[in-house]
This record gives sequence, structure tokens and C-alpha cells, in this order.
Amino acid sequence: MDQMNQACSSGTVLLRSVSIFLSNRRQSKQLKEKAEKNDKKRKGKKLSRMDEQLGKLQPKVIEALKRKTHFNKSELETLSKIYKKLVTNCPISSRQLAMNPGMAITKNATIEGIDRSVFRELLHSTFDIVTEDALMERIFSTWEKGYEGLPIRLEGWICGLSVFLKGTLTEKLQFCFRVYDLNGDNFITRDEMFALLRNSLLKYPGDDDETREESVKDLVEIALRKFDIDKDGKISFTDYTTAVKTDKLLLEAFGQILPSDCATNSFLSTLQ
Ligand SMILES: [Ca+2]
Ligand SMILES: [Ca+2]
Repeated sequence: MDQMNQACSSGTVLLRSVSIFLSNRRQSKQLKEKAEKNDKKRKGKKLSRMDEQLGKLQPKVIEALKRKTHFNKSELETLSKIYKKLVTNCPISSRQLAMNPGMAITKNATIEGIDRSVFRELLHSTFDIVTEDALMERIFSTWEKGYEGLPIRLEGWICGLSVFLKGTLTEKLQFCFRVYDLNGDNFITRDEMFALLRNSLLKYPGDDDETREESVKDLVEIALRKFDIDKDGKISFTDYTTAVKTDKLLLEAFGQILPSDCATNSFLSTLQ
């Protein structure tokens, strides 16, 4: 528990440093350029190592990410710098090793990435996502990571944010559907809807568990009437897409998992 608290508080500190970093970015960019000019004359080699640590992307990586995402060069560079601020060395458990046998890492190793406590804090404070833990966990595990159960690496961070902040409706539909399809069998079933909606239903004083369970069951049936276009008792991706295209508000019907427009715009404006 202590470890968890520690991880959470280090996450908060990191995020604070990110927001300071964002607000001072222009100023620090000027200072950095000045410093770079001076440094270049004296220690060229040391500087290139420093750039790496600051999250400067190689031109090849920038080109590849420009093709894969909706971000331009300067946005990619800033996102890379934010990544460097958020990154920690996360210990790799033997369970994670077993799940990813192809990985070239040794036992008791650590891997650089954004771990779940930092990620959750970011979703909450920067992207205005106020949702319960179970859904937060789903967002983390659905985020493009390359390897199951591991922290988010640079490319996954940027590709995930591209959908999150600038995604097309189709990209957002795919992301949300993957989050809501809890067991990954390509259908959102009654049980899954029940689990998702139970958590998001407010507890009213005087409501007992039985009444609440009944209300959730009613909600599930209402959701099925909206979404289950082919009437087979579960929601396929085609059902979901068809329903959302007729009513955009249905995109996050099973819990908020995307940033608000306001949070999106304010984050994107800091990247300019
Ligand atoms: Ca499912
Ligand atoms: Ca169906």
C-alpha cells in the first residue's frame, strides 16, 4: 500500500512538473536555444546525448509518426518531451515476462515507460476524465502498448493520443468499443453492459443494493434497444457503429473514456 501511495504521489509531482513545463515551454525553448548555441561550440558530442534525454526525436521517427498519427512535426516533438517528463523506470514482474515471451529483457529488469498510476493521474487532471477505477484500468490496458501489461512507451503514447485528441469518428469508435468489450470477444454482452453501467450509476440515499441492481438491469435493456440493431441480444461493432452514427452521444454510453472538448482544446493549444 505504501508503495502504491508513493507511486501515486510521484505521479502527481511528475504531472505538476509537466504543467509547469507546458506553461514555460516558449520561454524555456528560447533559453534552450541560447544554451545550445553556446554549448555547441564547446561540447558537440555531449549535446547530442542531452538531446536524446530531452526527448528529441530522430527525423526518421518523426516521418514514421507523422504518417501514423494526426500530429505535425512540432506537436510530435512536444509530445515526446512530455513523454520524457512522465516516464519512469517500471519494474517488470515475472508474470509480465511470461505473458511476453518474445521480449528481450532479463528477469528483475525495469523498462522505461509511463506506468498506470501516472497515466491515471494524467487522464484525471489533464484530460478531465472522472470515471471509476475499473474503467480507468480498461483505458490503460486498451491503450496501444505493443506488449500486454507493460507501461506505455513513446510510440504507443503518441499513437494513443492521436486517437484520443484528434481521432476520426471511426478511430474513436474502435477505441471505445475495445474498452467496453471487457473480454475482447468482439461483442459487448448484457453482463459487460451490466458491469459497466453498475459502476457509473449514482448511489442515491435510501437506495438498497437490490433496487440499484434492478435499475441497472433496466438500463441494460434500454441500451440494448438502442444498440442491438440485428436483435441477437449483444452489441457487435457494426451495431455500435450504426447506433453511434445516428446519435453521437451514444459513443460514450457505457462511461466517459474520452477527454472533454474543453480539455482536448486546451491540451492541443499548449502543443502549438
Ligand atoms: Ca465481450
Ligand atoms: Ca447485435
